[in-house]
Amino acid sequence: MSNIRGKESYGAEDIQVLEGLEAVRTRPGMYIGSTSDTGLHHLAWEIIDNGIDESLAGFATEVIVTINADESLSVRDNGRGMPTDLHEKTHISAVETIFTVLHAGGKFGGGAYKVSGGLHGVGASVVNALSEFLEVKVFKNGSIHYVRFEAGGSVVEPLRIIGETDKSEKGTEVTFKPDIKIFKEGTIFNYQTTHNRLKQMAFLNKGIKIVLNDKRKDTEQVVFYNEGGIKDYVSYLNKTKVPIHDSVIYAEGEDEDIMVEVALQYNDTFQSTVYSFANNINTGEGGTHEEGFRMALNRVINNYAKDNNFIKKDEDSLIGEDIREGLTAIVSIKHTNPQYEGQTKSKLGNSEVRRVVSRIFADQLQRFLMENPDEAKIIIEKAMIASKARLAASKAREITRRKGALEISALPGKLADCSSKDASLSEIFIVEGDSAGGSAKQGRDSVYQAILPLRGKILNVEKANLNRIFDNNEIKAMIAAFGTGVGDEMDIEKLRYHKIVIMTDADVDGAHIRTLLLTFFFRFLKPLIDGGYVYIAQPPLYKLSQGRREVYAYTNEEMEAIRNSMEGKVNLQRYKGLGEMNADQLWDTTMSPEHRVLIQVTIDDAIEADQVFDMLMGDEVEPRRNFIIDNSEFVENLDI
Ligand code: 28G
Repeated sequence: MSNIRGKESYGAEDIQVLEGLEAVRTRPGMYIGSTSDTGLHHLAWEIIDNGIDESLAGFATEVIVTINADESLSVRDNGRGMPTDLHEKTHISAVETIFTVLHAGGKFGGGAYKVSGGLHGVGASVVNALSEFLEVKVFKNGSIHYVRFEAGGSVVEPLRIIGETDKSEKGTEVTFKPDIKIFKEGTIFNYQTTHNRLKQMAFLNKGIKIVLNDKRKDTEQVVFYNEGGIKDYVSYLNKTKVPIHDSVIYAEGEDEDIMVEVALQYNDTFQSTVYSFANNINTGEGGTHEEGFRMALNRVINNYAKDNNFIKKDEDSLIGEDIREGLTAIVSIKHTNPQYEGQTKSKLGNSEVRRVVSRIFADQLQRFLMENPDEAKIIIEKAMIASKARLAASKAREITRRKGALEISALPGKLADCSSKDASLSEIFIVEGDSAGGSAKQGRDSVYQAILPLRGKILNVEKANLNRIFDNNEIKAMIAAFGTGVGDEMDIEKLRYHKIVIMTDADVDGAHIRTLLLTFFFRFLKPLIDGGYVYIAQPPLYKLSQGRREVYAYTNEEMEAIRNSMEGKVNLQRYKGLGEMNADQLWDTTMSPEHRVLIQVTIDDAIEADQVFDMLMGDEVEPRRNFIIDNSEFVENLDI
């Protein structure tokens, strides 16, 4: 009898392989963090990262990602093609080994290392272990090689040549479908999540073309490509703002096996937007690369200001806060052995990185300032104005403190709290409007679900000063309800609910309020997002009824599919707002853990929200107009 390998005997190595993959299926969380939506998408990132790595090693120029109609995902690169040769003793092909042996890989390709990385640097075998099926096609030397695995990594079609191709065609294509037995909440890849990730990957890896197709609907393919890499990222982030000097300052270098890139440009706002990355992963809690960057920026700017007589005395030295006002910067490093620390393991810990970043960036920044005295002058003068404003602002903050705005303690009157005091089980729904708030209060499970209705639009936190922000009732209510405090004084351990669910209407105004809330959390309560406590509820768009049968649809595609399957006369109701649902309907469709679909907000979503937010609210007319044109299906009732 032939076994999973199509061989005649079942050897010790087969048993070992299956035990390895079985361990992944038994404890998926150990390998991909969780089996939630985030874990599901990690499978995609892992395979995509392998294609990016082949490009970073210099052998591929593009990675094409396709979400297929059957909800499987295909990733194709035009690299060397995974090795297909057979192992001398075991007669197992190299591709098969890569997909069935845990932690195969590590060092990657000719002297280059694997630098992109999923949550725990998991490998292709982990993806295979957690998939219903996984197929690999390798294109090389004029042949198409093919292997297929099923049900968590068993070979059902061993490696063979299935066709001829042009000698010049080379690369690897992996197609897999996550296993619903593992991802019980669903195996649907989210278009926006994938889009955002690929867009960011193309900024972080200059010169690599990344393509996204979604075959589930007839949308056009999207191509992400940035010749300038993070330089283009900074331009993009500043597109909604007004830069105060022309160039994006860019430094790059490699030392002690660490690749370093820094890009920055100042704009006329007072915010500082510094994002850091290690091996293409956002380090939301910062770390040694960000410290090295800040040290060098402070030192070089102060030295230049003194040497060129902008400041006279040492007491007039500019502090980091002054120098970072209006700064948009990206710090990206690639390291063979990154160490992560911090509450959410998103803080880079390698101490050698501090001096390497600092040295490379300081040298090149200093040269830039010397060669571009006009731009240098603009930057130094901006920091000097910030320094003066800081003294005034510290007085203003003193007033805010005395008012006690930062230590709100009493729970707000509008809050319908839950009876459970166990934060890990408790949820709070932030609901748009009083009428939806009413339905939510009636429909909820009051043991563990709290409701906080918000009236109208929340304050634009980027446009208001601290005094106004902490006088705002909606903001005070949220801070009091969460229980954590805010800003520097925030204590995430005091969080009263481990799920904060934003529940807004499925229209543009709802999206706008959601964006405002995310921006507020991002700017003032960032640990909520880092900790994965923030979610977005998805109310249905339609109710379809036929006789007594009622079905809800959450997307247009779903509505079409259900309508076609119902036959005969179907009554279609389009929900314009949450307020149109009665309490039972709201519970069934959006709040009950049994049926609801919650989307966990990631730091990337928050960065993107910040960007959209600036576009909608900022002073720049052109980006706003473009955004509205791009999103014209919503525009009829956009209110800005
Ligand atoms: C399409 C989805 C994601 C990949 C390659 C190419 C090679 C490779 C991948 O080798 C085993 C271990 C270290 C050398 C390397 C091909 C050298 C020569 C490769 C991918 C062998 C892995 N020829 N392309 N792996 N190494 N693309 N795309 O996964 O010693 S993975």
